[in-house]
Amino acid sequence: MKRFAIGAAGVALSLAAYAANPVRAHDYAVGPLKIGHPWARATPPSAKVGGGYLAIENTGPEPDRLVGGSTEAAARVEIHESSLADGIMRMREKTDGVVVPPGQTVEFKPSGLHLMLVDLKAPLKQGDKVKATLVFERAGAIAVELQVQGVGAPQPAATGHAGH
Ligand SMILES: [Cu+2]
Repeated sequence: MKRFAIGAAGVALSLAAYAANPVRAHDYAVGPLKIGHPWARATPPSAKVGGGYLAIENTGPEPDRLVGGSTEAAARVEIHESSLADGIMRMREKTDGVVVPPGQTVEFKPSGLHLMLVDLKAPLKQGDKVKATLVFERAGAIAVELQVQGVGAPQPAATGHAGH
């Protein structure tokens, strides 16, 4: 009984810490896939595109593949990868999607893989929650919310998306 009481106190403490964090981590799962903290970067008023980021962990024995997605906030969602070559940040569309191997986590993050929200209906504002759907080859579709974080969230805004 005593051990239980201590455990409950620990849970209460960590919940308090969780609630106090202004940008709360949030997670989703579909089949063996875990989607960690989907977020998007706030965009300047004239922006036509925005970047979306998340982590995808595959806890299953088979590879899966992110093949696409959609969002209420933009006309379409593309899967892009930015890479630095000869000092120039380039971005290309991953038309075959992105494989998530079994037992591994693939991170979509600034200056790397990202969801490209193309033809934004309105600027993404910090604090907004944007509904989106991700589609996987095996696990199927999953609804997530992208938390919109400040323009200053890690990655210079000029990097990666200036070429659009
Ligand atoms: Cu892009």
